[in-house]
Amino acid sequence: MQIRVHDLRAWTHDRHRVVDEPPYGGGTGMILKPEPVFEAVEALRVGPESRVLLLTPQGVPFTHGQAAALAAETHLVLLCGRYEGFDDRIRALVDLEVSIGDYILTGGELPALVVVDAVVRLVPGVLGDAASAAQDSFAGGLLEFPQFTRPPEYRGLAVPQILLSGNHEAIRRWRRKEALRRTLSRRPDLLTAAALSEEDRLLLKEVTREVQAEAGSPARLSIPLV
Ligand code: JD8
Repeated sequence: MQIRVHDLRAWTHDRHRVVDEPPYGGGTGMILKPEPVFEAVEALRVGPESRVLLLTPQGVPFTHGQAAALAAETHLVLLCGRYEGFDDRIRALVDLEVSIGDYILTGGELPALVVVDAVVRLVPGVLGDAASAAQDSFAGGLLEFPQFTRPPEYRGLAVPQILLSGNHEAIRRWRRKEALRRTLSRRPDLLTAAALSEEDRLLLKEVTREVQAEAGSPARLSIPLV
């Protein structure tokens, strides 16, 4: 696998290597002019197998599923805007528009790095252990279970006894239950979409009962962030 970075100014033809112009119709700031973008993408395409991605706040939300689909491609071109954006005609070059989230950044470079990071770890041979990509949370549709390492007690905080028991079946079941508990409490939207087994439904029922039991005991201090 190879990753290369290109400077749009390499596809300008003027002394000052200008890539931006003020927008027609007026407005603040500058936008990327179409010619360097068209020439860059035409130069970088290797054939019909190349997929051109545009990182923009107007794109479809980037997901693990998309990362997996992109990892199966042979050649990707990630197009990053700057300034106030780009001349809209460059969308003619683009196969897929993605956004990494609902917050405003100054350009598409960090979103491109986020996409690269999510995709490369799904390319065979990039992760040390290929199994870990299939194991991780969004692949399974749930949040991850809590993990611990030595020591068994630190500053009065104990590792759950079951993890020290050596009972692999009990540990597997505990982990699945804790993954379900976290997903239910933090990301219930993921549970709706997850493929749940009969065992999962049973574990969720146990979790729900425990949560109801906790409702009767004193709450911990919580400070809302929003
Ligand atoms: C590309 C310029 C700057 C600032 C107009 C578009 C993605 N999730 C995301 N947040 N922000 C971006 C992103 C922002 C960009 C560009 C991506 C090119 N900007 C803004 C003011 C308003 N532009 C992004 N993917």
